[in-house]
Amino acid sequence: DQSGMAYSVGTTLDRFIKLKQSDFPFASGELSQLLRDIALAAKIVNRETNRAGLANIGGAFGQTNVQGEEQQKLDVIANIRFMRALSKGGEVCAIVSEEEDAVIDLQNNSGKYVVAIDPLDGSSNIDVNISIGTIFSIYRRKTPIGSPIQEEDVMQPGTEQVAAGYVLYGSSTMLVYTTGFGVNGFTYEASLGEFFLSHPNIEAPKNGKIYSINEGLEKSWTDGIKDYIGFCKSEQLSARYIGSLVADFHRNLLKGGIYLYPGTQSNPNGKLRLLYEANALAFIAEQAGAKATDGNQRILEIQPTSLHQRTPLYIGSDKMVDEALRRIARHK
Ligand code: AHM
Ligand code: MG
Repeated sequence: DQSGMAYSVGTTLDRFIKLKQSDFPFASGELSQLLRDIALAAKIVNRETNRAGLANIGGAFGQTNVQGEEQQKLDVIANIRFMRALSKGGEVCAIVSEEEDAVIDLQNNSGKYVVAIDPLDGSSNIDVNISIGTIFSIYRRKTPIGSPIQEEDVMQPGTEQVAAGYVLYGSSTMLVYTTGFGVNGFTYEASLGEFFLSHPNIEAPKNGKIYSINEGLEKSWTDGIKDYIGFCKSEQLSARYIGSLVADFHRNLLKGGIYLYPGTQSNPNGKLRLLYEANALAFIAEQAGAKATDGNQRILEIQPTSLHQRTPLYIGSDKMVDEALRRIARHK
């Protein structure tokens, strides 16, 4: 990495993206622009998130809009903000969003990129002032630029991602992303309106002491999952579960840990979505030296067959995911 000397902790995201453009010798700068567009939308959503507690008392401080309309839900607002940023920028031809049933064809045939996004994940935590997140994956379209988008542009396996990231709206707001050359994390300084490089070249611990799973669903686990979680308990690991995927993943990425969302009786593929939840985090995990699997194969190698398909997800520290896989295989 020739740009290695040119940035350090404290470098702004904009400058970092510019410096990193040299990672793509043939790129025209559109991916960089797209990342900046996403960062801008994240700042807006961050602002809305911080105000969320005031939304319902809007009238009390003069924020009710002139039409007297009811405040929109934060996840709807986030979807609108990201859709706007992605469609105005000109780099994107199609969007898959958790909030939209169908693919959004932007009718921008000169756009090179397809984005899959969960604009605001952790819906059960939005109203209770707990960390929530945005998750995004970026793909290069498969069909020639200038032609209408096709299914193959959208249904790409995670291995084809050119960039992926998440925004964590937590005690600090952070943006963490990869373009396939390691993982870098940026912390938002609201008073300056900038993301600053705070976590350069994140490397996940190979092992950890945290396991994260919704234990209320134990009854529906397979014997393999019961075996592995029993093992975690026998090792006296710490149980940590926020219920916001980005927050649980981020903590485990930095501290070492495993997150599991297995299939359940009613949902054999679990709850999480392949295209805009699992793939992005799997790409980041692998880039940070961690692992992501559905119990049978790498998440990134799953060939998607539908937009909103679910997948079991076991993601985190290398050795922990290996141990989980060993115990899952033992009971197959
Ligand atoms: P959502 O897209 O409706 O917000 O659901 C996704 C969330 C994840 O952030 C989280 O990891 C998971 O659902 C928690 O599910 P559960 O409440 O079943 O444990
Ligand atoms: Mg979600």
